[in-house]
Amino acid sequence: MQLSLTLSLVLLWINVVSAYSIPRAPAAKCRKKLRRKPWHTLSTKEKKDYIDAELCLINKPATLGLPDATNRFEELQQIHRIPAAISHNVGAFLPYHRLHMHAHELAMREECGYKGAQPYWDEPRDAGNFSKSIVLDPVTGFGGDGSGPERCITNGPFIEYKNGLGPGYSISTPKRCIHRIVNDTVSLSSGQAYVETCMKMKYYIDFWPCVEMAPHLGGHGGVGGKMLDAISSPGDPLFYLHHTWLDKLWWDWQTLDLPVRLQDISGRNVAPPLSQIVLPNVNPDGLPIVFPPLDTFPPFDTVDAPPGSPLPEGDPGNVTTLSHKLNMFGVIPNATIRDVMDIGGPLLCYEYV
Ligand SMILES: *[C@@H]1O[C@H](CO)[C@@H](O)[C@H](O)[C@H]1NC(C)=O
Ligand SMILES: *[C@@H]1O[C@H](CO)[C@@H](O)[C@H](O)[C@H]1NC(C)=O
Ligand SMILES: *[C@@H]1O[C@H](CO)[C@@H](O)[C@H](O)[C@H]1NC(C)=O
Ligand SMILES: *[C@@H]1O[C@H](CO)[C@@H](O)[C@H](O)[C@H]1NC(C)=O
Ligand SMILES: [Cu+2]
Repeated sequence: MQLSLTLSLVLLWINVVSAYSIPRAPAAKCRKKLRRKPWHTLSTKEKKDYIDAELCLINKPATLGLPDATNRFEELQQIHRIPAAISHNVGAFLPYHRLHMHAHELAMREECGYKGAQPYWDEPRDAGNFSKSIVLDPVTGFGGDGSGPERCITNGPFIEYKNGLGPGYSISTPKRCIHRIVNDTVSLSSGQAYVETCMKMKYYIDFWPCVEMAPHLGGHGGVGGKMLDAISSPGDPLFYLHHTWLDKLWWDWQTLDLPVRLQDISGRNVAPPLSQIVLPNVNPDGLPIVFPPLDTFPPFDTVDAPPGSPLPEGDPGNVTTLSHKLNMFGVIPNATIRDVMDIGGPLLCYEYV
């Protein structure tokens, strides 16, 4: 009697504990990693599935009440525009974009039935030759270069789409076509030599600005137009292939020294106004960087953060730390930089293949 009462109390206690502990400690483990692949290795069917999911986001209504975002794709663009001043030219540059790529991948999968992972553009493969890239294919890719005075794209799956967010922080009325000014010379900065320079950096404090310079500029400036808009570039779907490539570069660099580089984060939290930043025209190894013609950048008066823009949160001081908050404005839950340091961690759970 005594024994069976004790036993049933113990069993009851186990039940109570497990009833509480299961939901409170969700299976926070990454079991099956999504496999992110380069665009040029996808089958025609895989490419079509990805592009169809992008069109699905474009055709889905906005739900978050973010200003001027008229569909789901533009909500993802807005969560890049609103905090742009605290996620570029600062230590949070790579972590912020890592989470942003994840938000896009998740929206495609959960809201548009996409079964694949976020692909990336293997840019060194096309450096100096962007205009011939299969990424710009009119049938299987994102359509090609722009033409005419507005530099509108003239083919591909996004030819009908008009976007009102930009240039910079401004709003265009009427909305504009996706515009491109492909420049093969500028795309030379996406080359392997520039990548290797960055890979040699020992600390994040040197690695991040190296990547944000040549490899980052090569993709944005080599495509040009909407893609060259530091604030509003997620209005061209190519943005996600480009920044997933940069994310892979960060992860490749991290994997050169694990687990140390799962902790290495630093950099300033507040950047000078974008219009005042003077970019170096050589990279750290002395390789020259070709900038796009000045008049192809968005007007300077549109790129400085408007009053009331968010300020960095979560760090004790002026330096980016693991506690730095990444605000996703309701598209996905907020996270910290600590949460995104490991792409194979419970939050992200993907790998590059
Ligand atoms: C540019 O790309 C095209 C198409 O892939 C290829 O035929 C050509 O050889 C490339 N040119 C250079 C200079 O790499
Ligand atoms: C490409 O960019 C370079 C460097 O800014 C510029 O000199 C050249 O005119 C551009 N080419 C085209 C076709 O716009
Ligand atoms: C952060 O930087 C600003 C501007 O450079 C400076 O005024 C402030 O004292 C710094 N704060 C800390 C905590 O270092
Ligand atoms: C995300 O962070 C922002 C800024 O700190 C905050 O205002 C917002 O309430 C947070 N959202 C969620 C869902 O926690
Ligand atoms: Cu960005």
